[in-house]
Amino acid sequence: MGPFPPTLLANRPAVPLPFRIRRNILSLPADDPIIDFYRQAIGAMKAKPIADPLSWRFQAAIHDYRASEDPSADPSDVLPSAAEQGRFWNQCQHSSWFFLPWHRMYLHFFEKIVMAEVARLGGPSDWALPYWNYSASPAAARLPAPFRARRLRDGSPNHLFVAQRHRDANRGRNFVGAGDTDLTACLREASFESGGGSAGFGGPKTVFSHAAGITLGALEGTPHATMHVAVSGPAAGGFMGSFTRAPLDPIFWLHHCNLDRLWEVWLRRVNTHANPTTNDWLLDVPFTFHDATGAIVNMTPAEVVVTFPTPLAYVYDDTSDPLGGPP
Ligand SMILES: [Cu+2]
Repeated sequence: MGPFPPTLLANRPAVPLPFRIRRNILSLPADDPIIDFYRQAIGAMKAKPIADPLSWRFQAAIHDYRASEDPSADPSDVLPSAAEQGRFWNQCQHSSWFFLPWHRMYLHFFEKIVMAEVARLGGPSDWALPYWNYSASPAAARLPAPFRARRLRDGSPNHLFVAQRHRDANRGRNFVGAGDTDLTACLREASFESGGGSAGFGGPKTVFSHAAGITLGALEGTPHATMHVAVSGPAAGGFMGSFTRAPLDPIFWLHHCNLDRLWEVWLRRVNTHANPTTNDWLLDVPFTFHDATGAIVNMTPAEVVVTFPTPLAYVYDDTSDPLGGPP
């Protein structure tokens, strides 16, 4: 896949493109429709019951669900059947070479569901999930401003806000250590798969791996886990520090969007960087999701090794190498 003409990426297209562009949230004005309609769509998804696959709570439960950790758990909840929960919930892949492809699929279907809500709310047809590049500078590592205010100017709740974060994150102060956002180690990994004493960019070869294991791929360690822990903060109950609660923080999706972008950055920065090519990664472990219509879809990593053109059909506005080329 070649680079896109810069003008296409810099300007908002007048007609819908055959792909969507995921943009740097820090390049968008605070009142940009991309941000405003993300907020509104979350409000609409929160209004749906947990048994609805297109609801905010169901989408989070795909990652992980334990009622004991669910901040919205209520005796009146009608949960999906045990069979449905077994098929669709508790799917997140960690400590695994499926970490990147599974989260890519998860983001893709979530993004399509939000896009459908945005369209219903009269929002922009070029809506796409923005990403948070906290590694760009110490200022960029502060929590993006639209996520900090509890209420909007008219007094209504800001659906991008959650209280369960590091206090300084919601105060717009620096709260992460420099090491938490450092990309040097992960981007210098020579291979995708762990082995020979190195973590690998993408992680250790596993089967289906819904567990918090000890061996993490380099990216899954830093900045993935470090930023989860940093945003969550030292107080008990931080959303980003728990598998069940993390996707209930709207910043989760921008964090993972950035990790997905870094996969593209890693692949492009050195021409020997490559994804696994064996069937045990590409084809043998399919994952199941709901699309924006609620239909059930199966996907394998083979279908997500490129983001463009189909079936994914998105590009990032920037996949340049922050380390300035090969070492
Ligand atoms: Cu994560």
